[in-house]
Amino acid sequence: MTEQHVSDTDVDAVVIGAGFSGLAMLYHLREIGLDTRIVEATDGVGGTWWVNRYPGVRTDSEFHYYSFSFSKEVREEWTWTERYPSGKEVLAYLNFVADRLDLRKDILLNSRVRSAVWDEPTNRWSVHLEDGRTLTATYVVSGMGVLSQPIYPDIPGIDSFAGERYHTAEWPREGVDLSGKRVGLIGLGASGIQVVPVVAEQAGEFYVFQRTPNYVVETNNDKVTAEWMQYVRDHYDEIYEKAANHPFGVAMEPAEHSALEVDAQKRKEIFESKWNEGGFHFANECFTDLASNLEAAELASEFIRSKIREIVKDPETAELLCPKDYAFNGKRVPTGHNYYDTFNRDNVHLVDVKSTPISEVTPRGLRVGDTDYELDVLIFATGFDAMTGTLTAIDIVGRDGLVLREKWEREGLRSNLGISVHGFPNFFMSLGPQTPYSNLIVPIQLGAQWLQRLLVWARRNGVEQIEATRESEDWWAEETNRAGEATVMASEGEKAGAWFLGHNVPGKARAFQVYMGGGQIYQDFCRQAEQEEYRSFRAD
Ligand code: N01
Repeated sequence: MTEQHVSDTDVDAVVIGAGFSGLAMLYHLREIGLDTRIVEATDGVGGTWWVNRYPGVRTDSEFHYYSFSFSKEVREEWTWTERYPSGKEVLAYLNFVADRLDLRKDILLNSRVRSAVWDEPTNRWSVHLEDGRTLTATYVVSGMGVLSQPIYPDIPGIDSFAGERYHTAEWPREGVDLSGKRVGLIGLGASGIQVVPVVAEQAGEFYVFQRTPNYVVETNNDKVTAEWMQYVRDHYDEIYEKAANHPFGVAMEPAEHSALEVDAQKRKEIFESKWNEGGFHFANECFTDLASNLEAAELASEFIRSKIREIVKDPETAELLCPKDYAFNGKRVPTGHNYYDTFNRDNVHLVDVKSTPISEVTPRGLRVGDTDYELDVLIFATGFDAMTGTLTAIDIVGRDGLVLREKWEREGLRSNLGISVHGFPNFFMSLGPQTPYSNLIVPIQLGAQWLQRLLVWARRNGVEQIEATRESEDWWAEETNRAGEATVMASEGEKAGAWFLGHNVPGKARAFQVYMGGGQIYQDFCRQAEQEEYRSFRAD
């Protein structure tokens, strides 16, 4: 076991969070000689994969592009076993990364940040932990995750439930024995959709309370053979390059045609073949315009509805599962593992809580209209205050006492490329709001490498403060908005309850929380900033 540097509290950089972002940052900052510590709130390495242990948790991305490319040792020595790795496997991967790259000695576990405060006279940040310890650093980097602040719905009586209650993102580490129990599930986003087939096999009776049905693309998961793994090792740079050049960070082929320019027969063939290939292949490879043209998205919607009707035997249940109020790509597309087929089981009961909303949680279960559902266990898969939630939950205090939360409340979301915010010198975000949402490993790694180059440049040129200019924030807000408004989500997001726009959190201002213009375009903007010697990051 490596020794932790617990006593060194004055360092060059503090990185918050030991997930994919934090580990990549630590590796790259250490590489340029910065004395760096990760402070991690929980007692383990792995970030979202340490926390999310709900039944069925696994990646929505395929293994070959869901991993770092920067370490040859890790690439050579790590073996994936499933095309869509389970949460347990990704967690093991991240722990392998931490060990193999000797990162652990600079990770302080059980170190939850309460606040980070900029001190102008010394040009340093003080990072205060909840247990009273303080670290100081020249640079602070948030790697707190984009979906890490769980939310519960505002349902009367929610705290009165006498049975067991769990949020998917707060699942007990030791697991939960659901065998033979009456289980209820609220929430059918990507998390709930993964929960459904696994809990259905364990529960006695399983009640799935559905408000907005989703368009679920089936994955056709598979084992990774030794030959497949070797092929990926041999071609990793190519695969990574392909993912880095794809709008959604996946190693997939660009689609060739608009859904509107081929005839119905051809369209059906393409939809079928990509449906069979599984997962995001359907969303990304069928046609060029499923995310940008409502008419094209409607064609995909109708195809998925036809699949639901084909798979689900009870016509009434099938109709309830068919989204009809918004189009495909109206919100983040989730993947399924026998999701629709699960509704053919006798112990699974789909309850429509759109036409009759849940009226209250009672000590014994849920009341929907006049009907009481008695439950032993109630699962909330009700999502997150995404993108900004972790950053506004703590006090990040910049120049002149400016608090990040208050700045965004007053001015709306503001950042330069989602990396830096005016008024917060030397504070950086990995996957900050207004960065692209994609297979996140790609922007995480490229972001860490970009920051590495920026800090080398800053030190070489004696630049002591890096901070977004106001003009760059205005420009990026406009560009983020322009890119978002050009998507299907702009018109469909509200009906769909999309978290990309903040629609899932009551009172959150409507704004594109993510950059929708494509990961590769975003990287062009980052390269441009670099070529211009970071002009837009030098507010003085
Ligand atoms: O959360 P969500 P999530 N009554 O916000 C429902 C990532 N992720 O945790 O749509 C009834 O998507 C709400 O209903 P509605 C991924 O990016 C990744 O599932 O508002 N229902 C909705 O169905 C994903 O997009 C992976 O009508 C209520 C659900 O709760 C993101 O995390 C795996 C309700 C919330 O869905 C978030 O997904 C899992 C109420 N009062 C997640 N209130 C992988 O890649 C809320 N809901 C592995």
